[in-house]
Amino acid sequence: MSVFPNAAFLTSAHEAHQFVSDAGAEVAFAGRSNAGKSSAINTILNRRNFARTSKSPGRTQLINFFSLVDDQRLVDLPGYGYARVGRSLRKHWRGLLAEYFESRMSLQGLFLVVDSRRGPGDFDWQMLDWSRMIECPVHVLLTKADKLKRQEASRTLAAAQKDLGDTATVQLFSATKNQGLEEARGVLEGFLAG
Ligand SMILES: Nc1nc2c(ncn2[C@@H]2O[C@H](COP(=O)(O)OP(=O)(O)O)[C@@H](O)[C@H]2O)c(=O)[nH]1
Ligand SMILES: [Mg+2]
Repeated sequence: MSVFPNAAFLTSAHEAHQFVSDAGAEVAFAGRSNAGKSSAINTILNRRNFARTSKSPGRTQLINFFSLVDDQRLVDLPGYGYARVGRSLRKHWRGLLAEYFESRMSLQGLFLVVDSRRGPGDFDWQMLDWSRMIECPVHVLLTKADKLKRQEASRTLAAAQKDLGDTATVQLFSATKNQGLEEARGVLEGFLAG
């Protein structure tokens, strides 16, 4: 059973004027491509293929809006990080993301999806920066935790907590093993409740 059985795709935006009406509450998901963002969204919502997963990274170039329930939404932000993406597209994304963060009064929280084996990179620090500027709380999912041995996992979590300080909360997560699922769902519901 899905946590949001009526969740549905609303629209994709390539330009800010295509954003859906800024009412109610929304939670955004961001992450460098291939970090496991689509897998995390699908697992948290318990919906297969809700956000499209891909083995060829860099395809998700738009801001995707989904309705969860009533006027609560999930927003899938584009991620970059692969050389194959051209400079002009990167510049466009940067502008679009900046506009998103500056304009959305309904944004209640950000899930930042980070591959646990890589840790936060430039893209992630940029997201943290923008979130801090608008006082939007951030929760970091350290994904693919199933690929870490138990000791590595706890070291990785401790290192991330130290790096992030009080800029974000952080947890280990695995979409394939459903690890950290209840914690992530609790944070999502907390964000949406305002
Ligand atoms: N082992 C493992 N692989 C994962 C996990 N989450 C995602 N992946 C894999 O990582 C790749 C990228 O995942 P995807 O969700 O499409 O990443 P996105 O580009 O950030 O949306 C895919 O091959 C997934 O199967 C996880 O929790 N564990
Ligand atoms: Mg994806």
